[in-house]
Amino acid sequence: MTLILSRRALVTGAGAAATALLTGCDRLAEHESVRKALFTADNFHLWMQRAITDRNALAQEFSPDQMSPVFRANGTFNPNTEDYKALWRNGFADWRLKIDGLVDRPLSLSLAQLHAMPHREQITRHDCVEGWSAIGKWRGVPLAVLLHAARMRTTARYLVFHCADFGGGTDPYYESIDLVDAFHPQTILAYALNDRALPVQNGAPLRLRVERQLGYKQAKYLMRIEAVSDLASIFGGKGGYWEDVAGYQWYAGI
Ligand SMILES: Nc1nc2c(c(=O)[nH]1)N[C@H]1C(S)=C(S)[C@@H](COP(=O)(O)O)O[C@H]1N2
Ligand SMILES: [Mo]
Repeated sequence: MTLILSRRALVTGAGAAATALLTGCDRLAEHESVRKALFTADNFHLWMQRAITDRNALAQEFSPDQMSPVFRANGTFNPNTEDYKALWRNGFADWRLKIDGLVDRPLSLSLAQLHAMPHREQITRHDCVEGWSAIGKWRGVPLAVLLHAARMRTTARYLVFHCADFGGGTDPYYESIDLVDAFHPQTILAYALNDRALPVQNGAPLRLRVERQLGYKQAKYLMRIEAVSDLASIFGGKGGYWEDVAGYQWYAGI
């Protein structure tokens, strides 16, 4: 959630969060240099925004006893295309994750190669806009590891996730995130759910977990990650399947 406070709201003390933060930095602000740095009109807004909406903060993680007995599925339960069925039939041995676009070293990675890379495990809550949540345990490769391996260029600003399915209509499912989310420590490409290989209904063989975002950003059935400088030329131009077809917000931060 993005919270934008007007200068007036701050001065009149509206917003408990703002008040708490201001109290916390009273002592710091006694130093003339700190006050100058923080409280010039422009910097103050920047600082306030950072303080309230720290996008690098971690999403809550849960303990094993808090896990949902079943992690339900939503959207596509099986891409059901000839290409996907062929990949599924031999246990995804021929599946490859492509990483290309604005990178100096394009990659094509097998599931075995991904399994051999450093991984992270996290028990998090998935929140769908349709009104349900589930807590599940994910294991996968931090996206940051792959972006370094692919030597992403400095001109890249977004990562586009291309999926194997058509989200109900004729358009392929896709999603995108910016670099803050791409390098967030809990952003992983998950190949396991609840200690088992990722089931087909939850996105086999690989899906994105971007834990500070809502359910529709968690792209399943990953085929390709494309680094781009802007999103306007990708499909409908709004950065994601649901953004294009139903006007969902591109930034779905929670
Ligand atoms: N490729 C693809 N990814 C997708 C979807 C989809 O239909 N296709 N649905 C999205 C939505 S709306 C949600 S809530 C989650 C559901 O993930 P789950 O099936 O593992 O519960 O996946 C998201 N990612
Ligand atoms: Mo969703």
